[in-house]
Amino acid sequence: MERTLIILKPDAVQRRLIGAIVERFEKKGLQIAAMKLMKIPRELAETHYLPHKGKPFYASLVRFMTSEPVVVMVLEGFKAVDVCRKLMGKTFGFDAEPGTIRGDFGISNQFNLVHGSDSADSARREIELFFAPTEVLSYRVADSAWHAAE
Ligand code: 3AN
Repeated sequence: MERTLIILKPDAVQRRLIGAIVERFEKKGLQIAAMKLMKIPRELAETHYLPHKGKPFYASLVRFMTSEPVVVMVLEGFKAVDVCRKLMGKTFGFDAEPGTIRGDFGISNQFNLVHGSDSADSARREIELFFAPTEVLSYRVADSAWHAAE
Protein backbone atom coordinates (compact mmCIF):
# COMPACT_ATOMS: atom_id res chain seq x y z
CA MET A 1 0.00 0.00 0.00
CA GLU A 2 1.20 3.49 -0.83
CA ARG A 3 0.23 6.89 0.51
CA THR A 4 0.04 10.23 -1.27
CA LEU A 5 -0.67 13.82 -0.27
CA ILE A 6 -3.59 15.47 -2.02
CA ILE A 7 -4.53 19.14 -1.63
CA LEU A 8 -7.87 20.49 -2.83
CA LYS A 9 -6.66 23.97 -3.70
CA PRO A 10 -8.43 27.25 -2.85
CA ASP A 11 -10.27 27.25 -6.19
CA ALA A 12 -11.78 23.82 -5.44
CA VAL A 13 -13.01 24.96 -2.02
CA GLN A 14 -14.32 28.33 -3.28
CA ARG A 15 -16.17 26.59 -6.11
CA ARG A 16 -17.78 24.09 -3.67
CA LEU A 17 -16.16 21.16 -5.45
CA ILE A 18 -14.81 19.41 -2.33
CA GLY A 19 -17.46 16.68 -2.40
CA ALA A 20 -17.31 16.12 -6.16
CA ILE A 21 -13.51 15.72 -6.09
CA VAL A 22 -13.29 13.58 -2.95
CA GLU A 23 -15.97 11.33 -4.44
CA ARG A 24 -13.76 10.53 -7.42
CA PHE A 25 -10.86 9.41 -5.23
CA GLU A 26 -13.15 7.38 -2.96
CA LYS A 27 -15.03 5.69 -5.79
CA LYS A 28 -11.76 4.66 -7.41
CA GLY A 29 -10.92 2.70 -4.26
CA LEU A 30 -8.56 5.03 -2.43
CA GLN A 31 -8.91 5.23 1.32
CA ILE A 32 -8.79 8.49 3.28
CA ALA A 33 -6.06 8.14 5.91
CA ALA A 34 -6.14 11.82 7.00
CA MET A 35 -8.11 14.90 6.05
CA LYS A 36 -8.39 18.51 7.25
CA LEU A 37 -9.57 21.95 6.18
CA MET A 38 -6.86 24.53 6.80
CA LYS A 39 -5.39 27.82 5.67
CA ILE A 40 -1.79 27.07 4.72
CA PRO A 41 0.75 29.33 6.49
CA ARG A 42 3.11 31.04 4.03
CA GLU A 43 6.20 29.31 5.37
CA LEU A 44 4.61 25.88 4.96
CA ALA A 45 3.56 26.65 1.37
CA GLU A 46 7.08 27.85 0.59
CA THR A 47 8.58 24.64 1.98
CA HIS A 48 6.04 22.44 0.22
CA TYR A 49 6.79 24.08 -3.14
CA LEU A 50 10.56 24.33 -2.56
CA PRO A 51 11.27 22.15 -5.64
CA HIS A 52 9.67 24.95 -7.73
CA LYS A 53 11.64 27.79 -6.10
CA GLY A 54 13.21 29.99 -8.77
CA LYS A 55 10.52 29.26 -11.36
CA PRO A 56 8.56 32.29 -12.63
CA PHE A 57 5.27 31.04 -11.15
CA TYR A 58 6.65 30.22 -7.67
CA ALA A 59 5.69 33.46 -5.90
CA SER A 60 2.18 33.60 -7.33
CA LEU A 61 1.69 29.88 -6.61
CA VAL A 62 2.56 30.43 -2.95
CA ARG A 63 0.28 33.49 -2.87
CA PHE A 64 -2.59 31.50 -4.38
CA MET A 65 -2.13 28.46 -2.12
CA THR A 66 -2.15 30.64 1.01
CA SER A 67 -5.01 32.93 -0.10
CA GLU A 68 -8.01 30.89 1.12
CA PRO A 69 -8.64 27.55 2.88
CA VAL A 70 -7.69 24.24 1.30
CA VAL A 71 -8.51 20.61 2.11
CA VAL A 72 -5.44 18.47 2.71
CA MET A 73 -5.72 14.68 2.59
CA VAL A 74 -3.57 11.61 2.80
CA LEU A 75 -4.94 8.94 0.46
CA GLU A 76 -3.88 5.34 0.68
CA GLY A 77 -4.10 2.53 -1.85
CA PHE A 78 -2.27 0.34 -4.34
CA LYS A 79 0.01 2.61 -6.43
CA ALA A 80 -1.77 5.60 -4.84
CA VAL A 81 0.66 8.22 -6.23
CA ASP A 82 0.21 7.22 -9.89
CA VAL A 83 -3.46 6.41 -9.57
CA CYS A 84 -4.19 9.84 -8.08
CA ARG A 85 -2.17 11.63 -10.74
CA LYS A 86 -4.12 9.81 -13.44
CA LEU A 87 -7.40 10.82 -11.80
CA MET A 88 -6.13 14.44 -11.58
CA GLY A 89 -5.05 14.67 -15.22
CA LYS A 90 -2.37 16.84 -16.82
CA THR A 91 -1.16 19.94 -14.96
CA PHE A 92 -3.09 22.55 -16.94
CA GLY A 93 -6.87 22.39 -17.18
CA PHE A 94 -6.85 23.26 -20.88
CA ASP A 95 -4.55 20.26 -21.57
CA ALA A 96 -6.14 17.75 -19.22
CA GLU A 97 -8.28 14.98 -20.69
CA PRO A 98 -12.04 14.98 -20.10
CA GLY A 99 -12.82 12.42 -17.42
CA THR A 100 -10.02 13.69 -15.20
CA ILE A 101 -10.57 16.14 -12.33
CA ARG A 102 -8.62 18.93 -14.00
CA GLY A 103 -10.06 18.04 -17.40
CA ASP A 104 -13.65 18.19 -16.19
CA PHE A 105 -13.59 21.09 -13.76
CA GLY A 106 -11.05 23.66 -14.94
CA ILE A 107 -9.37 25.40 -17.86
CA SER A 108 -6.67 27.41 -16.05
CA ASN A 109 -2.94 26.71 -15.63
CA GLN A 110 -2.59 27.88 -12.03
CA PHE A 111 -6.12 27.35 -10.75
CA ASN A 112 -5.98 23.61 -11.38
CA LEU A 113 -8.01 22.47 -8.37
CA VAL A 114 -5.82 19.76 -6.96
CA HIS A 115 -2.26 18.93 -5.94
CA GLY A 116 -0.98 15.37 -5.77
CA SER A 117 2.50 14.17 -4.82
CA ASP A 118 4.58 13.26 -7.88
CA SER A 119 6.49 10.30 -6.36
CA ALA A 120 6.51 8.09 -3.29
CA ASP A 121 9.50 10.08 -1.96
CA SER A 122 7.73 13.42 -2.43
CA ALA A 123 4.64 11.94 -0.79
CA ARG A 124 6.60 10.99 2.34
CA ARG A 125 8.14 14.48 2.53
CA GLU A 126 4.85 16.27 1.94
CA ILE A 127 2.77 14.12 4.33
CA GLU A 128 5.27 14.88 7.11
CA LEU A 129 4.96 18.60 6.39
CA PHE A 130 1.18 18.64 6.78
CA PHE A 131 0.37 15.92 9.30
CA ALA A 132 1.68 14.63 12.61
CA PRO A 133 2.16 10.84 12.48
CA THR A 134 -0.77 10.34 14.89
CA GLU A 135 -3.13 12.16 12.49
CA VAL A 136 -2.59 9.61 9.70
CA LEU A 137 -4.79 6.63 10.46
CA SER A 138 -4.41 3.00 9.46
CA TYR A 139 -7.71 1.16 9.48
CA ARG A 140 -9.52 -1.50 7.54
CA VAL A 141 -12.61 -0.61 5.53
CA ALA A 142 -15.35 -3.19 5.11
CA ASP A 143 -14.93 -3.54 1.34
CA SER A 144 -11.12 -3.55 1.31
CA ALA A 145 -11.00 -7.09 -0.11
CA TRP A 146 -12.69 -5.79 -3.27
CA HIS A 147 -10.05 -3.11 -3.79
CA ALA A 148 -7.03 -5.26 -3.03
CA ALA A 149 -4.38 -5.79 -5.69
CA GLU A 150 -2.56 -9.08 -6.22
P1 3AN B 1 1.55 19.14 -10.99
O1 3AN B 1 0.71 19.86 -9.97
O2 3AN B 1 0.75 18.59 -12.14
O3 3AN B 1 2.53 18.17 -10.42
P2 3AN B 1 3.79 20.96 -11.23
O4 3AN B 1 4.36 20.26 -10.04
O5 3AN B 1 4.62 21.09 -12.46
O6 3AN B 1 2.42 20.30 -11.67
O7 3AN B 1 3.38 22.42 -10.82
C1 3AN B 1 2.93 22.71 -9.53
C2 3AN B 1 1.85 23.75 -9.60
O8 3AN B 1 2.40 24.95 -10.09
C3 3AN B 1 0.73 23.40 -10.57
N1 3AN B 1 -0.28 22.59 -9.96
C4 3AN B 1 0.22 24.76 -10.98
O9 3AN B 1 -0.72 25.24 -10.01
C5 3AN B 1 1.46 25.63 -10.89
N2 3AN B 1 2.09 25.85 -12.19
C6 3AN B 1 2.92 25.01 -12.84
N3 3AN B 1 3.34 25.55 -14.01
C7 3AN B 1 2.74 26.78 -14.07
C8 3AN B 1 2.77 27.83 -15.01
N4 3AN B 1 3.50 27.76 -16.13
N5 3AN B 1 2.04 28.93 -14.75
C9 3AN B 1 1.31 29.03 -13.64
N6 3AN B 1 1.25 28.08 -12.70
C10 3AN B 1 1.95 26.96 -12.90
